[in-house]
Amino acid sequence: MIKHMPFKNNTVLKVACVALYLIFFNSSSAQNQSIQDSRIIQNIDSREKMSLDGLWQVIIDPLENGYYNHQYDLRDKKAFYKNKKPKSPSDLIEYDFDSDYQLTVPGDWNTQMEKLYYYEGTIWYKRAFNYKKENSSKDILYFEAANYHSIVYLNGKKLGEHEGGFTPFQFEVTDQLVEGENVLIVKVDNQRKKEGIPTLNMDWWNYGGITRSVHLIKVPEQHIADYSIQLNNKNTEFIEGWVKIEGSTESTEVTIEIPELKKKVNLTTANGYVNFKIKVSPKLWTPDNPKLYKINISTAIDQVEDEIGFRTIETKGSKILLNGSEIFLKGISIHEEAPYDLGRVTSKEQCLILLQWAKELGCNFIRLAHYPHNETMVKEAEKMGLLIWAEVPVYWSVAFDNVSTLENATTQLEDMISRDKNRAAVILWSVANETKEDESRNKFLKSLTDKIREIDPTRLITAALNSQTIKGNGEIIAIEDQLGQYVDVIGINSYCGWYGGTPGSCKKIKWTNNYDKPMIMSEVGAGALQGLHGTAKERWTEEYQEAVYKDNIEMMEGIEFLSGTTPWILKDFRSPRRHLRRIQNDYNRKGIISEQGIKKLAFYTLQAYYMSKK
Ligand code: GCB
Repeated sequence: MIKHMPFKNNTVLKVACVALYLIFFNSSSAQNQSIQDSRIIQNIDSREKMSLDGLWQVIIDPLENGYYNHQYDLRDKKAFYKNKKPKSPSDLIEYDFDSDYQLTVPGDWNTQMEKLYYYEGTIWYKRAFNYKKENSSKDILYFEAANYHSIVYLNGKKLGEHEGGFTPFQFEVTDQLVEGENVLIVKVDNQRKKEGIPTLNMDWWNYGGITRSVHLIKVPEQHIADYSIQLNNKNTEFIEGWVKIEGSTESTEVTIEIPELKKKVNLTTANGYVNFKIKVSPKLWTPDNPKLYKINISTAIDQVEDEIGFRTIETKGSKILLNGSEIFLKGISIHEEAPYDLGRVTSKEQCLILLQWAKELGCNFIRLAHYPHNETMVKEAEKMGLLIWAEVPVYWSVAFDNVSTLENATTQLEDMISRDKNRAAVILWSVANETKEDESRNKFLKSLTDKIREIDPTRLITAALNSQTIKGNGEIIAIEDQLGQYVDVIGINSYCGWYGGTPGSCKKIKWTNNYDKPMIMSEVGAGALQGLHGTAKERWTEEYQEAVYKDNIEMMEGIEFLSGTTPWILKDFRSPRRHLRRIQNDYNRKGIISEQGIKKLAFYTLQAYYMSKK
């Protein structure tokens, strides 16, 4: 059984690899990224795979009947993952996947069946598929994401469990697969938990199910499992990183080739790893010219192709520097919800619509709130020249005192970083959104920032804070949160004109910052029902929202340490907290585009601001 436990750093391995690195390159300049013992295979787009997407058989199981015999408080021998069929007419088996409902994967269940709209609980998924064994290959069952807790069974045997709704997980199933028909059963439970990440309360729909694609990936026994390839953040003459080979402890010859730069290096692994450093002078990735280079990584029996951009990112005082030059991040926050449709994003086309809207708005930056978005979203944004703020769902009042909650948050953070570490577009890892400042929260979040500095010291760390101190009669707002010490960039959520103040009052506010660090206004906005018109004083009208934007833009222009903005939010999104039936109708209406894709007045206000801004 494979268990998805937070990995432990293999210190011995690390020491050996560092020693090897020094021998190879005779250099003391530290490697940018530290070696990762990742749980997931890198870059599945480049792999031979069979899709397990499509219609799955499902059983809705609010009482967890298919799991426990509640009468005796035992795991039931008749549990659904056994997929039992009656052997004779007198046999009693009170479930049958094959005559039950069906749901499409990828997809949330809430928007596929009316009766599941508010459902939070367990659904059992079943998918049968045919398989032909090939010698000397390994098979990896890969889930791009399922919300929230999944238990996976193949041919009646448990493969393992996974917690967290937005990160990929995998199981090696070479020995569990049989020739011919195989039966995959997944128990997915989206019940919110106090100790979970996120916790009980949040302002988005708790879409349940196998929300992203499932694949059966075939790799050679000895394969390229993971790699990191990035420009040295301090010295742009070098591309550096590491390659991890799995399935062998023997030394393996690895070649890295960047054809366009006419570079080819041959390396040899030790204990499955090799570090490298290549002297180059690539064109740098920028929002205006999001240049990506084809990279081939190969061994005698395996090959992976990627497209990678090279850039540097750093801060200097209150400025953010991309490739050494100051950049103002013209952004927008985005939830992973389908445009012109209901529920979660399930296709590349949907990603492209959202990203195209951001481009039309004049953005060079997006905040992928409040959890890791799907990998396609990240890759397509990178191709379009959109810088990315990526975030884990450490949201509001998570159980900061709880050890397993921290482990869970750390695992989600590691898996997000592991998946997206080769994306030049990702410049900010965010550890939290709107968390109440106290000792346990500070300790928890510091631990996450420490983890990032250990595994990816090249990117900037941020968190969206709403703990600013209001002074005087509200005319001064001071950034004093202790977390400011640990992040590189301070995100501030401020809703002047909506949750406090009136449109018109915001431009008078003076902001102060205890830290000589850049600030991003990570949320600002107001709700409006598209098509509802009135005066700038009437809530819910497009004019009110527009006035809030105008006033906040004036306020932001007066903040000298402001380095970017990601107003809340691109599109209206589902939230069960939004009860005003005639206005909200279960939508958070702070979108500057409606759920039908119609732009509100505020879209044009923000667009004009971004167009005017260098
Ligand atoms: C916030 C949260 C965001 C909410 C938003 C709102 O501060 O970060 O998740 O959706 O406010 O609309 O209230």
